[in-house]
Amino acid sequence: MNGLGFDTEKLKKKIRATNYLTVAQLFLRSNFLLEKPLDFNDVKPRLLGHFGTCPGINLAYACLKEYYKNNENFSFVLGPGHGFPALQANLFVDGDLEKVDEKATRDEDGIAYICKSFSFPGGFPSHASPVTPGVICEGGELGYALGTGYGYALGHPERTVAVLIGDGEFETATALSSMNLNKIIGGSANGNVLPILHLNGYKISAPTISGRKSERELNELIRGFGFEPILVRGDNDDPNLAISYAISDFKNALDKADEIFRKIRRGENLNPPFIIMKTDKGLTGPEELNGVKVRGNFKSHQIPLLNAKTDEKELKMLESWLKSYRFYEVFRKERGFFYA
Ligand SMILES: Cc1ncc(C[n+]2csc(CCOP(=O)(O)OP(=O)(O)O)c2C)c(N)n1
Ligand SMILES: [Mg+2]
Repeated sequence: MNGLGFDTEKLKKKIRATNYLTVAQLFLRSNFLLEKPLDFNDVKPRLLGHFGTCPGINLAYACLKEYYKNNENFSFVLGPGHGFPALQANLFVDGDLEKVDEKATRDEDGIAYICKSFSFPGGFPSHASPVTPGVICEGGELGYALGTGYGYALGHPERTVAVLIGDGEFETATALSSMNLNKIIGGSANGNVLPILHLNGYKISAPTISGRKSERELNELIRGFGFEPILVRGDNDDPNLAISYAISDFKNALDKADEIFRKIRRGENLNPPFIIMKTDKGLTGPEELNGVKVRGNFKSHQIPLLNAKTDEKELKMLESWLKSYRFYEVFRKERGFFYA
């Protein structure tokens, strides 16, 4: 049984925590709790990773984890493995990382450990990889997530799997051809596959095709593959409102998906659900840099403030960006995490 009520305030705090830890992993090598003003020395010498996809992953992960918390047969497949800092942040705050890595304690030392080790020789890779709990594939190659989800559901009617697919990933032959799998692996002998398209409008350095389609065109494409599209709107100009609205939409979308899956299981002839999660790329990140739009643009794909180690203005922007997550409201040295 799924579908318990959502505590929106709790989820928003968790998302703030994972967004903060995402940015901290990307940028910081010290002063992880911002106990003193941020200094050039606190910034890593080589900034290597991807931010833009991460806030959407943190949003989806938090909502899915909450919705399916009592379902031990639920799994999550992450398409954009380049958003590893987000996956790692969630595994860390949920205590899943600590179960397999004794250094990843949910305290100040653990925070320092995941941040220092991210994208560092001998530490964690910049992309999801087999050292990540629950990850069996080397991340980085886009396209296989949906096929993997269907493979996981094959012959296991008790399983439900949600698959997050990037809108750039959705342009790969692999992802697009996997859209046909619902015609082969539907029915009561197999589990439920819930695709979630992360419509953030951009891939590396260009807009995505899905992002340039009208809502109607995209819905018709999804319907043409035999799915029922359900929209989750997280694209408000105010990032806080965007997250609030998206959480509420997510709850409704998951309820609707659950209902459709139940009806299909009872033999009704319905199309399976397909969630379209619309967010700005780089949601909650810097709005612009030197007059160039960053949030809601491809400029947020990798490191939005590439000169934070040497440029006073970018350092200050990084500091206020980190502070915007009010991490002290969700974590204290002496108390640990307390959003839950
Ligand atoms: C098969 C494949 N082709 C190209 C790439 C290079 N690549 C890395 S990230 C990226 C863009 C991904 O865009 P999207 O799926 O929209 O993810 P987002 O970061 O926007 O969430 C690409 C093309 C790749 N990783 N795999
Ligand atoms: Mg994208």
